[in-house]
Amino acid sequence: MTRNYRFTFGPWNIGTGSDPFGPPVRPDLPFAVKLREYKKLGFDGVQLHDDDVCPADWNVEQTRRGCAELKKILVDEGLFAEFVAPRLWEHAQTIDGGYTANSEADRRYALDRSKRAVDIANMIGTRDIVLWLAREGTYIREAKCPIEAPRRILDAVNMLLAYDKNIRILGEMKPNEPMDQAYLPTPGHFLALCYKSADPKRCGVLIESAHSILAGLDPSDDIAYALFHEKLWSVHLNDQNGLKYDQDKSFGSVDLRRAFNTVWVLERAKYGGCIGLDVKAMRTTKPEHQVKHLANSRAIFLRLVEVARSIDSSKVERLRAERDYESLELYIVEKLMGK
Ligand code: XUL
Ligand code: MN
Repeated sequence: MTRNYRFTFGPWNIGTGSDPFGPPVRPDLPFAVKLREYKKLGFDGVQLHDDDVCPADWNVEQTRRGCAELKKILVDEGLFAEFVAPRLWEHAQTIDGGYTANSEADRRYALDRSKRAVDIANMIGTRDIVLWLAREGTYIREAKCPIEAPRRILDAVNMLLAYDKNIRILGEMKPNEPMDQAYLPTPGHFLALCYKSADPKRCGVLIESAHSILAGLDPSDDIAYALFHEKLWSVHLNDQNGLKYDQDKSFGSVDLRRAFNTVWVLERAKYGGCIGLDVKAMRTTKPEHQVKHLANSRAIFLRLVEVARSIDSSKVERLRAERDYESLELYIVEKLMGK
């Protein structure tokens, strides 16, 4: 049963516990050490930012060597690279955003850095480029032209599609944080942009549970909508306790019913993409427990797969036909309570 799904996470999911209000509380593990945890935890692949692979200011030759070294470690560990995401939110030239920055020179930096992420993806063996558009938005409405902004994002997507005819672009949308108001705040917004792109077949989405919840949506409905478009190419499963900062809590740890909805939709659709778990350990977690949240999220997911598979679909159909949603609700909740 477990082999139906391939599990992935990124090196940032094993973290030091630092937050805007306090310094690290756990030592920063070297990337090579983190990579040795993947298989032990039951994971199959690695998600990467461009500068997880090698520093962003390395020249072409250094980058080639850095990619070759990582590729070798991945092969030795029996792991695959799921995607590369250009980190367009830390460099001084991305203060005002990447593709939507008001400065032309800064926009150029974002485009060049994104092309370099494509080169890195090719060198480590993946065709998927994830765009989390962290700073493509504003703190005040008048800071940028909100009509021009999506055009600039579309131009960047088209530029990448033309740069490499094999890659796929996956938008990972989030409505806020770090920006007050993000452009293209939900997967639905990005899906509309996909159809306007130069090659809609190579444009899709990665949906993160917490991001949907922050937009006031049930992640399972966002996921189902992307599946309807055949554009759900990855997920970041996690959980979120209400409308506050992006918490990246362990999958299913806040709202088991909501997590079940997601698993039920993925199961029904026979979703074949990776199950990415974009989860963070609590700041209070001791160093010796710092990967538990990953193992736990995977275990909760698989337990919910079992529950989803135990649902009697003819009973569901009958209760639907009878419009007896009260009984249907009790049936599902009792399943979740282990009955
Ligand atoms: C931010 C987020 C990122 C992306 C990768 O909220 O989820 O970790 O998943 O850039
Ligand atoms: Mn994410």
